[in-house]
Amino acid sequence: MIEQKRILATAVPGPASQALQKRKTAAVSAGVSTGLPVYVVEAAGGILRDADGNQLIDFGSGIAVTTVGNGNQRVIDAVTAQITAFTHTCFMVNPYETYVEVCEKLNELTPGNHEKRSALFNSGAEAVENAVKVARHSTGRPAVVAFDHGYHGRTNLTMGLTAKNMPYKHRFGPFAGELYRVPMAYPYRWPGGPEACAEQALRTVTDQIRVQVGEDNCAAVIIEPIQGEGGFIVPPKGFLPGLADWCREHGILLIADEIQSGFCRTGDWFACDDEGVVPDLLTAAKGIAGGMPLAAVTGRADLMDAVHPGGLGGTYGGNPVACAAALASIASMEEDDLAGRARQIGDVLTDRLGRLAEKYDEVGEVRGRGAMMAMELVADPESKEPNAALTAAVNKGCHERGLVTLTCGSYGNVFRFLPPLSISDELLHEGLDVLEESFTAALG
Ligand code: PLZ
Repeated sequence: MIEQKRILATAVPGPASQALQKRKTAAVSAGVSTGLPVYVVEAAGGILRDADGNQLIDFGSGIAVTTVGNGNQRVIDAVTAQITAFTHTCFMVNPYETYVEVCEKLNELTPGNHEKRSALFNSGAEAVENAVKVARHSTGRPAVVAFDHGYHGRTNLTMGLTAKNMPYKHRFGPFAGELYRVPMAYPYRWPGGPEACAEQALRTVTDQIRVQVGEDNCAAVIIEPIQGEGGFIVPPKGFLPGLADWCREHGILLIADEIQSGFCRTGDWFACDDEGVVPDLLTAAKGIAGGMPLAAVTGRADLMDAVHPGGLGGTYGGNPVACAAALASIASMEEDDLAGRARQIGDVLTDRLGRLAEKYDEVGEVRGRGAMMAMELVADPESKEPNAALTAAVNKGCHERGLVTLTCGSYGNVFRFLPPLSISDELLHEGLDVLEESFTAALG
């Protein structure tokens, strides 16, 4: 394992990365951009090593994917053994045990003790597409409702569900039909104030669905229990259980998109667990397989089994190498109590970011859960005007100092923290020191 130490050997990005970025510009579509163009050669624990010998602290986990850490020995061993045995058969042609085992694990670990079934896919967007297919097929209803600030992917259907135009949707339409959007319970910016948010948002959402869609036309409501790309928005207590109850009353399926929030990220197996919410269908991906591409839909057996044989599938879905990585990642989460580790990381982040908020008026709110935390930056606490310029400046400062940070939010003014759960306390604190230094420097 590479030394768990931040090293600045050159400027970031250094000459080798700059040369590679030149080749990238000449070879790769400009539509695929890179947030921090340092070219990685090795990674483990909480460190990424680049082509110039710089070692950066990782606060992003490749967007919440390497939850068990790069260089996780269980994952390395399982993947190596599987590659040696066989790499692909296509589960729809010749099945293998590990696919079934991943589904058994998902059925056991996802919220609720009811009878469940799962199906495996390659990407988060593909899982969302399939959850919608199952919801429409099993209810016989067309409409799907998503939320302001929601993010569900970049395919045609999931672009339609995703809220933000730039960069995800701009000039890529027309989008799929029968998709609707309702306001999100966003306590920090709720017009009636955070205390009234849960009740008022629930009333607004259910009103709009009744008036604009009609409950009987609505197959599903899809929500991220903690929104990811849209700004790490945590709905107020009571909102999700209230929404789940209302959906059940009207035969509308609740789809929890746990692609970013799932698999120990928030300190539970899934973010829904926090309030005991049991969705009808759940999508998972990212943290499930230690960096290998794997995604899943898990749901009520009666819904998942309503689909005719052959109705769900795909060439690579549940690839054996990805399944081996998933079983090893889940074993790590169970045996190393990574949910507990996420809660510890959450305590450190809450404390340190809270102190930053006391010091700087520009930190409007610190929010999140476990190792999925964020701070929203504003011009001042009264206007709450989104401060995207400061967010970009601090982000740049962190990158130059050897800390991989990510931003998000509909207004580009949210700093998010998604460290791998394998990061040491020492690196976590050092990263937060770098953040503070960059913050002070950006405010000049
Ligand atoms: N649902 C909740 O967070 C992926 C997107 C990065 P895919 N989020 C990162 C980018 O800019 O493309 C995501 C998510 C939630 C669905 C998805 C989509 O997952 O694996 O990227 O398709």
